[in-house]
Amino acid sequence: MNTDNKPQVFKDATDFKTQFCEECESIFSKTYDELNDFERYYALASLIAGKARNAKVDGENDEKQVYYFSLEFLIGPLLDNYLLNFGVRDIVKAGCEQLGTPLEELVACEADPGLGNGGLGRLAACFMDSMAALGINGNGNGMRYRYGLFRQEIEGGRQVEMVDNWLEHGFPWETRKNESAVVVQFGGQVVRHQDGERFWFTQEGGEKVKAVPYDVPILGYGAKKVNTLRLWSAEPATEDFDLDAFNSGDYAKAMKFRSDVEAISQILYPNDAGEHGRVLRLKQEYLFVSAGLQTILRTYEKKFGKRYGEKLWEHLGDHVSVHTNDTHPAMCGPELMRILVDEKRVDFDTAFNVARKTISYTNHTVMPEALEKWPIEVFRHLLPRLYMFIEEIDRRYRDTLPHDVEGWANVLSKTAILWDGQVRMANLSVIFAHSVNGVSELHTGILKASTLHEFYELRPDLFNNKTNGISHRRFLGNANPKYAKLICDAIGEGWLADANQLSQLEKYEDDPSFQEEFEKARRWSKERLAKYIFEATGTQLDTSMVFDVQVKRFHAYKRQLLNVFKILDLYNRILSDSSFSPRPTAFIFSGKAAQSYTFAKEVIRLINSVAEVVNGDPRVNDKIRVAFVPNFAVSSAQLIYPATDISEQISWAGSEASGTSNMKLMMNGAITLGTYDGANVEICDLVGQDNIKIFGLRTEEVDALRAAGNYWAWDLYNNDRIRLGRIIDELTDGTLAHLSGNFESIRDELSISNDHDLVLKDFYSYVDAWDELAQAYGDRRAWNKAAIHNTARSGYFSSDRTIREYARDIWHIDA
Ligand code: DL6
Repeated sequence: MNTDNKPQVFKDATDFKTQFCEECESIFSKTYDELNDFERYYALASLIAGKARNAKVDGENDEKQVYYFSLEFLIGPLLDNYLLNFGVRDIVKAGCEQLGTPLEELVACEADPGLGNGGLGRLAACFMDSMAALGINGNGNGMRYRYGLFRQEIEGGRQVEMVDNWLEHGFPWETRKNESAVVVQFGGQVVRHQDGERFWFTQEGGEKVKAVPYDVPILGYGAKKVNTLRLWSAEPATEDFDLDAFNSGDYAKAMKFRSDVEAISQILYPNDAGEHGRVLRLKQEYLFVSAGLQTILRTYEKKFGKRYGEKLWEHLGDHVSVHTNDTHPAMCGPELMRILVDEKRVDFDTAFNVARKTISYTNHTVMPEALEKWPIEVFRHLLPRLYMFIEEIDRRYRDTLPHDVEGWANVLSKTAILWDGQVRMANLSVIFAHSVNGVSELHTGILKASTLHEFYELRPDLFNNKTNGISHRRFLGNANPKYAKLICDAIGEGWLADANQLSQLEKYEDDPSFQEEFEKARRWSKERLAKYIFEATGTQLDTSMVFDVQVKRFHAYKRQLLNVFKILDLYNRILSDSSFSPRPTAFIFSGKAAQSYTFAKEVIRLINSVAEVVNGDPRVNDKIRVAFVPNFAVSSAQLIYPATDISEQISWAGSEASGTSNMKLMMNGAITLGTYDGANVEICDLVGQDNIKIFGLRTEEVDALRAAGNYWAWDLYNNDRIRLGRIIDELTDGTLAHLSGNFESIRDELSISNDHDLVLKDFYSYVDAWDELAQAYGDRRAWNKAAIHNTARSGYFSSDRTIREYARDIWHIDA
C-alpha cells in the first residue's frame, strides 16, 4: 500500500536493500548475511526510526501544541506501522524477500513494550497515531518504565507473573535527550520569605531527582507529520552518594540513594492493584507531571516571550492544551500554578485561570473504587508546596460554593478536593479543567447522572462526550493484511487516511465474489492464529469452527466468568443430551489479571481447567474447544482480532466505560455478542439490531434491581439444579479439579456478593443469545454479509474521528 504525496524513503526494492545492508554494517560492523534475525530486525528498525526522526517536520509552526499527559502509552510494535505510514511496506516486503528473510519474521522479533495496562494506555497510543495523521502538534508525555507490565505465563493453569524486560536488547526507536533533563523535587520543607510587602515560598531540602526524557518519533500516516512521544526516566540529580559508606566498603548502602531514585521509573503499576497509599506511584505521577510542565513552559517562554512580554503567561492557554488522561496526571493543575506563582511571579488568581483554560480531563471509569485518592498526610509529606496550592484551591472552592445550592452539604461532601483525610484526584481534575469528558455516550450519561452528578449540576457546560476510537490503520491495515488488501482492491486506499470511506464496502456486502475473498482472508487469519496458539500452548484448534473471542483485562465486571459458565453449560448439555448439537466453536480467551486480584486470577485458572477437561474429552472436543492465549499484548491482539467470528463484550450494563476491543473486533468483521454497555450501544446503533446480538439487563434494569434490594441470586441456583445449579456445583465437586484443584473461592464470591456482577442473573439470556448467534453462522452468506457490514460501519470508530472531536470541542484547533 502506498500513500499519496509520500516522501521518497526508498526509490525501489533495490534502493531499500542497499540502505538496509549499509545500516546493518554501520550498526553491527557485519554484513547482512552474518547477522541473525534479531540483529536484522534491529538494523531495519534503526533505519526506519532514523528516517522518521529526519522526516520533514512542520512542528515549528505556530499552531497550538497539544500535550497528552498519560501515565500509560501502550504503543505496541512500531516497525510494521511505520512502514505503512511511510507508504513503503510493499517495497520493504519485496526487498526483504529478495534478501532471504520475510518481513513478517523480522517484524516478529520486535519487543512489545508493555507500558500500559490495557484500554486506557492503548487509547493514548491510538491518539498519538491520529494526532500525527491529522497534522496536529500532538506531544505525548509519559513514563519510561524500565520494566513494563508483567509478562504472563501459565503454570498448572495459574497465571504466573514474570518480569517484562522490554529494554533488554535496546529500543531502536528512542533517543535519550540529556540536554532536556529537568529537576523534580520531593519532600523537604516549605520556607516563607518576605521582602517588604512581597512574600514568597520555597521548598528547601528533600530529594532532588533528575528527570531525563527519551523521545520516540510518532510518524503520521503519509509521513507529513512527525510528533514526539516523550517518556521520562528518573535518575539521581547529582552523582552524590554516601561516601563514608563507600569508603568503608558498604557499596549497597552507598548506592541506595541511586536505586531509590531509579525505582521511580522502574515499574508500571497494575491499574487495579490497590495502589492507594503507595508513595512510589505518587512519585511517578508527580515526576511526569512536573517534568512535562517544566518543559512545556520553557518551550513556550522561548517561543512567545518577546511577543507577549508581561502578559506572556495569560496567553498560555491560547497556544498550549494540556490534556489529562484519567486522574493520574491530576497534579497538572496545582503544579502549573506552583510554577507560575513561585517561579514566574504570576498572581494566584491569574495562575488558576491560566491553568483552567489550559487543562482538560478525560474520565475513564465509573467504578467508585477506581477513583483515585491519596491520604493527605502522605501527599503533604511528599509534596509540601504543591499541597499548599491544593489546600488553598479547596478552601476557595468551599467558600465560593453558593449557599443556596440545593443540598449544599451533600454537594460539598461530593465535590470538595479534600475530604475525610484524603486528596480526591477526580475532584482535583474536574476543578482544574475547562472540559470533562466521558468515553462513550452511555458512560458520559452515567458521569452526569451519578459519578460526577453534583459537578454536572453546578457546571453542566464543562461536560461533553468523546466516544473512544482506535487506530484503524494499525488494527485493520497492519493486523489484517489479507482483508486490508481485499478492501483496497475494492474501494482503493483512501480509507487508510479517511476511515469513513469504509462505508463504500456496503455495496460489496452481498457480492458473492467479495464474500468468497472475505472468507479466504478470514480463513488465513484463523490459520495464522491457530498456529500461534498451538506453538504457545499446544492447544489445537480446528479453523472450520466458529472462533469466539473474549480478550481484555480480567475483571469481575467484564464477566469472563459468565463466558466460562456458558462453556460448562454446553459441555453438560452435550454430555446429557445426544440430540444437542451446538455450532462447533473454539472459545478463545486472553488477558492479564493484576497480581493481587485473587478472584480474577482464579477465573484464569478456571478457564485453563475447563480447557483441560473439554479439550481432552473426545465426547465433546469436536464441538467445543477452549484456548487461553498467554501474555495478551498489542502484538498478540493483532493476530487475534482478524481471526474472530464472535466478539464477546459481556460486561454488566453500566460497568464498562467504553471498551475498545469491541471496536477493533467489529472493524475486522466480527459480530458482537454483547450487553447494552459502554460503546456496544453505539456499535448497535451503527450496525443495526440485525448485525449484532444484544442480551441481558439494561442499565436502568440493573439500577432498578439493585435499588429494589430483592434479588436473591441463590434462588436461581436452587431453582435450576440441572443447568445453572449444576455448573455451580461443578466448581467444587472435583469435575474441574484435576489440573490444580477446586474453585471454592469463586463459588463463595458469587454467594457472598449475592452475584454482584449478575452472572447468574444474565445467564439464560446470554446462553440463548449465544446459541442463536452461533446457529446463524451456518448461513454463510448472511453471516458474511453481516460481518462485512460491521466493517463498513466501523469508520466512526477510527480514533481520527475521536481526535477531530477533541480538537474541535476541547483543544479548539482545526483538524
Ligand atoms: O477509555 C479507555 C478505556 C475504556 O475503553 C474502558 O472501558 C475502561 O475500563 C478503561 N479505563 C481504565 C481506567 N481504569 N482505572 N482506573 O483503564 O479505559
